[in-house]
Amino acid sequence: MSADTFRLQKVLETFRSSLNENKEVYVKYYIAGWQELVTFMNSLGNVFSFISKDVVSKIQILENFLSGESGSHYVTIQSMVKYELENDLVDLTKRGSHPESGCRTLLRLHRALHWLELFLERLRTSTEDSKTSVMCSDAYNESLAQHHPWLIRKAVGVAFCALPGRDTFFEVLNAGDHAQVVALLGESLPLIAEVYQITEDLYAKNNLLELP
Ligand code: 1PW
Repeated sequence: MSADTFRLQKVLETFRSSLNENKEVYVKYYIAGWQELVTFMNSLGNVFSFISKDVVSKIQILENFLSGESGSHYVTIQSMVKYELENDLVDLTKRGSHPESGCRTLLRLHRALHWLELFLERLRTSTEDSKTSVMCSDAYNESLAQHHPWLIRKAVGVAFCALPGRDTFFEVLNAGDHAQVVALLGESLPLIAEVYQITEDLYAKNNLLELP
């Protein structure tokens, strides 16, 4: 199996590696998890390419911070928030001199992670006649949609309509038969939820949930 074949197992592993014993989240593994999800989106077909492009550019911004001269401050989400806030590197109310801070960039991925969590939970508990497009858009409307302008919501809606059916989805997740996929989702989701919650609490505590 080639390295760029998507496997749900890899997502589980990267999100597991992203938490240390102090419940800090490693940026490196957080974006590696997203990189896996991009591979997943790409295997769903071209309709998802405008979505994955945005995610790819955000992964790139964070990678540049991580490999840049202040990289040591970007090791965990916690250290990134502290560093950027202490050094006034975040546009807090409107976009200005720091339009692509680590904090605002990660916040976009963070919001999208909530969508993913809600969607995978629906997929996990779905039945044979459940529609992936409906599960996807219900999850979207409950989460990310409120942060997107009308035009993006429309485009995302179109992409959802072109999603493959549930059987193909289970296949693309590449984790065995349906029962095995469901079991692995059951194992992965609490991890994703934990990473999400830790980030959410950190951002809430620092008043960063509405960064422009
Ligand atoms: C099949 C399951 C796939 C789940 C992947 C979830 C990815 C969601 C990304 C949606 C991106 C839509 C197009 C881009 C919109 C950007 O404007 C928006 N980005 C995100 C990630 O929400 C906001 O970023 P911006 O414009 O403030 O830099």
